[in-house]
Amino acid sequence: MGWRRFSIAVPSALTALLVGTEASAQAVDRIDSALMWIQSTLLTYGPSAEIIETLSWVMFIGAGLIFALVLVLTAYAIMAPPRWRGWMTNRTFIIGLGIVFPVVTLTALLIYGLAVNRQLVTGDPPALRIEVIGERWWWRVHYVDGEGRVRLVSANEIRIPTGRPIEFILKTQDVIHSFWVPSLAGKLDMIPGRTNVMRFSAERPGIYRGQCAEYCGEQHALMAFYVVAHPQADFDAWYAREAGPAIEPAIPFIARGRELFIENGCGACHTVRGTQANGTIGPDLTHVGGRLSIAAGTYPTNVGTLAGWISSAQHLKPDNLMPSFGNLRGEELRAIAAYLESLK
Ligand code: HEC
Ligand SMILES: [Cu+2]
Repeated sequence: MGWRRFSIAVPSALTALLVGTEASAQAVDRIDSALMWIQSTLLTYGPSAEIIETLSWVMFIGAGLIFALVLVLTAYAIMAPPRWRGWMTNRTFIIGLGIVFPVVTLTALLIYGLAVNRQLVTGDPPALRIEVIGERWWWRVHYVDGEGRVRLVSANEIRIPTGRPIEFILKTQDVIHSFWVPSLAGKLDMIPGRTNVMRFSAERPGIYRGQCAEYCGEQHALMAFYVVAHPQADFDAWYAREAGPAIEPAIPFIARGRELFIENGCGACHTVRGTQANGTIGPDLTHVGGRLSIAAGTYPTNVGTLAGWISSAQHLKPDNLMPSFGNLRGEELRAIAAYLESLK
């Protein structure tokens, strides 16, 4: 079941009729890849989200039916001739629909809800553990081993292998945030002083958008991220690259960018592994050029947005913890941006 399956089944059947199954499979694949970008609980790409979607439909349809019944009874009570209405003041009717029915329905729903919840938290041991820490206003991402030791640091983007259960260890030090990737799983709060754990998997490769789902300050709306799911082999290749230090500048202009990055004190807040920049206040930038977005899902990563961000961070995301570097000249800004963009 699931709205997504239904919404792609129709075009799939149509194209199969018109142009044969091969083209139809390709068309469906394309539709599916496009749908994935839409942040929706009704377009599910993993078992956790699917379970929740089914629960939503059960509640929605159930509530709709009960609402319709109430409307019909109300209309009847108002419009039916008095001699047809006698049974409505009957004690059994009032106790039956007024007390027994809600108690039975709500109890059934509670039991069903608990069973669904159980399905969400049990399952195979995780293939990978990722610690995600809610910051003001971005996401710190740690890939950790079985003992919880940090193996790899990244930010605002989470890569996972498909088809394997992934454990997310959710934390924060400032205020309450909520970690939510609607197409893959439900939401779970990140609470200061607590660790919450959730598990989910992605059923097919692709890019899924996530969002902070608990108001956490002025720039809460600009606190998004992406989950990128790869087949296992591609994931392993990515991980090996990502764990390495930043690549060396290939041309003098980019080397100049690296110098300016250090000279301007960016390293006080940012780490670029392989250089002397080792700050931890802001996102790790070792491979920032390889990420889809900067400033927590706010802008696509390219030289233009990077330069704009560096010179006007406070204008683009007021009150975030990075100062604007309006003092930099155009040439310097371009060099730093080109350097960061080269860090794939
Ligand atoms: C006082 C600490 C601080 C300094 C100094 C600082 N930054 Fe930042 N930077 C941050 C914080 C915090 C963020 C995250 C902002 C957000 O998204 O809310 C950030 C974000 C970024 C990002 C986006 C990264 C991502 O993955 O979203 C880039 C690129 C960046 N900074 C580059 C620089 C450069 C270049 C300099 C030096 C010219 C610099 N920063 C100096 C704190 C700092
Ligand atoms: Cu938040």
